[in-house]
Amino acid sequence: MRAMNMKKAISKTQLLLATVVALTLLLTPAAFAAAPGITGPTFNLTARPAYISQPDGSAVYSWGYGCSVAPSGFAPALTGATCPNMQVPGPTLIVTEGQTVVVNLTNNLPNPAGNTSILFPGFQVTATGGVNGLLTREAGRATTNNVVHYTFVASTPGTHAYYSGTQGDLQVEMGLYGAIIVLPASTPAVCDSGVHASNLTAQGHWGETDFRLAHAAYNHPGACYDREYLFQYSEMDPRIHRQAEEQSTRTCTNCMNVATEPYLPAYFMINGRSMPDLMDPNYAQEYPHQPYNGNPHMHPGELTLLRIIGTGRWQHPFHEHGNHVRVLARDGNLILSANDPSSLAGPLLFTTTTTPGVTMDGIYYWTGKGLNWDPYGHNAASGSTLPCTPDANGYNTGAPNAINYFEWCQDHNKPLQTHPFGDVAGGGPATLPDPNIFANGPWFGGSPYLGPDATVRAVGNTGTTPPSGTVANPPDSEAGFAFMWHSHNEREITTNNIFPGGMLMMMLVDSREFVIDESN
Ligand SMILES: [Cu+2]
Repeated sequence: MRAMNMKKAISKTQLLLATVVALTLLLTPAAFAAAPGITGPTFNLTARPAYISQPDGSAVYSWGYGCSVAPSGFAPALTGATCPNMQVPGPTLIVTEGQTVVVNLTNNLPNPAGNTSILFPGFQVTATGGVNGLLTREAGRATTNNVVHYTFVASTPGTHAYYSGTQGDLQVEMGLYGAIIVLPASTPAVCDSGVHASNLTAQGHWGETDFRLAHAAYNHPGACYDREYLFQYSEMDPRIHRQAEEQSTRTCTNCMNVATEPYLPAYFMINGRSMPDLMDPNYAQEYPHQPYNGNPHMHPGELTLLRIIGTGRWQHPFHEHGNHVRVLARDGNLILSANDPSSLAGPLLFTTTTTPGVTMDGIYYWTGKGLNWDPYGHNAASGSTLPCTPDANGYNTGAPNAINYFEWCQDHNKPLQTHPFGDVAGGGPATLPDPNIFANGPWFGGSPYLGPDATVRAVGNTGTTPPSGTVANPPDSEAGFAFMWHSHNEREITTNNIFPGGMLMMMLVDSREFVIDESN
């Protein structure tokens, strides 16, 4: 009876937060993110088989695009950046609007798989070489026809998808998909002034590097951004992959017969990885064929560009907790008002539900506005109090070098706790509980304050919350606000039916003094 009540009392969400925050604190000593890819404008790709790993320990036979020779470059140039000859998703191709893009594709799939190809939806493609196919020219299996050439002008900026145009139900499922990021040929001057310039000053003050590919997603003043991430959503039915693996050694060409229905996916992936693998760094050696991660970090006030692609066959109702996402564009088409073509008119979305083949660019940010307590609570090193001077929007943006840069000033010094701490007075409504009563003890990431030493400052009536100085919670490492970003289809936050896993990541809001290092 008691046990049952206990179960009811601990909601799934609490469990999620406790478990996942714990994982975050334990596994994420630094922040690894960005939207990494390879630069062209000529890309030499191959399609070939390899095994990708999932957090349940399985190695899933898959097909993917990779580099047949070293690419001309990497952007951003991250530590350990590499382009293996097979990866899922395929290499992110980074080009600039107006460039003529050439993709040479060599077919290195097993003979029974037959032909393969690439579609570049939204672009006017000229295809040569290879053999004729249903949707485009394909790379065959004979040495005389196994290379196909695609040429197109990167006519529209934004995030675009590419994927196999041959037996899509099998080949896209097997992993033959990727992204093209087209950077705008020019960006508005406003993206380098005002609050964007202040954000850059703040980054520089704390020794951070700017890892953006551009300063705006489109040549529009509403498309400026301060940080960016690319997320490709897909799912996998291991039964299909097993059948393809079993037939891959047959001594015949184009003879694979794999049933792609009924479709029963067991893996739900972001950038080819599942939770918690997706929180590991980009190019981590333990995932030689899954180089890209899903590990968003940001500081308060930074406009964060989310580049979103639906791949696979299912829709995924992905929810970015902490704020809504303002959609800028779909499939590289900026959404403008019919009445006023100079104004953006994209929807503000609670869940950015992905649709197979559709891309979205959207802006997300977090500031703490509306919390009704002071989450900054900063104790100035000098011992004097920090000012919060509201700008026209109510934020402390005039002091980019200050620890409380971008604080929502209306809540400045507003007490949360009964007992005082830092600069914030006592007399607030809450008495923080004794950390020892939390089920997971030091694993509960329950500090209501931002900052690496938030755990020291958050003094409850019996100690700190959570206990600082423990192995899980050293006061000088990252202690951001963790927001779960996850699929709202609950089965999709499992890996092979075990929770937690799948399409689940933790977004961390880090106060200014924590340096977000995206270098690997
Ligand atoms: Cu949610």
